[in-house]
Amino acid sequence: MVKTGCKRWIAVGAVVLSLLTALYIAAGCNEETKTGSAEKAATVKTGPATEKVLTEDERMAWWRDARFGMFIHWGLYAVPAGTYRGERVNGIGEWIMNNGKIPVAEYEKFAGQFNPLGFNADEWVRLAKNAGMKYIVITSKHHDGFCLWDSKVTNYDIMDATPFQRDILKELAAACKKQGIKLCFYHSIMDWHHPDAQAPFYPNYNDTSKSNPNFNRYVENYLKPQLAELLTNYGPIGVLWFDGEWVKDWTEPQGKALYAYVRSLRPTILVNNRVGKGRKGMEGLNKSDEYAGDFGTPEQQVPATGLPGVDWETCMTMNDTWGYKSYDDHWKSAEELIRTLVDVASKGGNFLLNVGPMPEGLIPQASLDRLKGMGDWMAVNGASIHGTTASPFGRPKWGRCTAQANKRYLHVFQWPADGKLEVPRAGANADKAYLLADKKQAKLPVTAGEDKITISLPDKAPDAIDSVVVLVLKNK
Ligand code: H79
Repeated sequence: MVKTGCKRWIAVGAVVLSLLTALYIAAGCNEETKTGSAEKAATVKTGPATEKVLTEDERMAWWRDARFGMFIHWGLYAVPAGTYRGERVNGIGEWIMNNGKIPVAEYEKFAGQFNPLGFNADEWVRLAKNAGMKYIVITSKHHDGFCLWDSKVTNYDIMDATPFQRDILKELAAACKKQGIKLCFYHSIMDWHHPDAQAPFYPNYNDTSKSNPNFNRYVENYLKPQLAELLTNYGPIGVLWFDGEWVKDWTEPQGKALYAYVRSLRPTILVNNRVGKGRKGMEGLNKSDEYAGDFGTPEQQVPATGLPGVDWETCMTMNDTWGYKSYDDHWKSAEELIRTLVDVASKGGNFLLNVGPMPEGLIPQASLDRLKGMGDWMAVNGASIHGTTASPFGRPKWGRCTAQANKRYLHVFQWPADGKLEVPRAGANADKAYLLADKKQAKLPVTAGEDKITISLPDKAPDAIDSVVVLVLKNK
């Protein structure tokens, strides 16, 4: 049910914000202008938020440095956890409402069972931080429409519909602020619960041939007011990560307008490419000049050679589901996940790795084990990931390379049997080399040939998964 008083207030707010958006664009402060003027350090007043105007590079800087983040898919789907009326439902866990053909009124009942007393925001944030992650993207609302925060425009939320009655996003925002992690929201444009969106498409909520004549009402009176709540009441949100943009009623002009709206509320926020219609399937290409959005979003895949010319972030699950499924035990190993993180970084991308917490508010042990494995590796080798850029010489046969200033981080997956690591010179002159795991930075012998630099390695690899050799280049 909708609280009409609040709804009216939000509607008035939305009009004011739209006016501010118009002013903002008229003032030439939107991304499309690309003036690149760093000296333009004026502040823009945007309702409660007042932020510096940044250039695109300045706005992207924290995200490009971060390289590694935690995706959290959590909602009512954690309650059935892949099983409905005693039957296992095929597909990803958070799609159970659609794949199990569960009517809205039936699915709503899971809210009464959602009481995650084990939830501890500080612990979740600490887990991400200890794994070497710099940001968290959590599902404020997934396709099922259930809201993890206290929304004023619906009762289908954690506060009004569950026995838990604690604002999960508020608690996470406080924990992230305390621990220095950026909080970001995943927000689905598709909504299987809302009567003006895809709810009437039951039994296939995802029917892309269907249209809802009231869809614009959903966008103006529900989607946008909710985004205003999320962007003004939860501190400086780093990214809005849209999804479900493939519904028939969503258009690229709407995507561009929503992008402008979001940035009018938070000028420095980043928005993924799924705000508009620019992506190609799961590849996540983002032709940023034509389409709205700041970065591409390859899903469950790493582009073979990166995505040249655009910022991008691979999102991936540790098993085969995003939302918790009690019987999915098809886990990737910590080794595979570490090497995937390195592979992504070596191609200039970010890695957003998912956890699907259980209905009690706890993260599955298998996920904790993998986060620990990654954290142990990152504690030693984090400098070879954070703040680095793509390999200057592609993918060597022994592993991967990341770069920062005059350093090249050589990620050795296959320790050479003859003890000689051959590195393409790519126009550089070597100064010295050492193992990143070696606190004393004992020098490894280096010889420079015409095309390659050869580093002599100790017999034993310090890390069976990925040993990092730091090659320091001479200033030219
Ligand atoms: O939130 C997680 C998933 O629930 C959601 N995205 C991640 C981050 C998602 N993954 N897969 N799907 C949703 C299934 C969507 C598949 C398709 Fe399509 C939608 C097939 C056709 C329309 C996406 C858009 C792929 C091609 C076009």
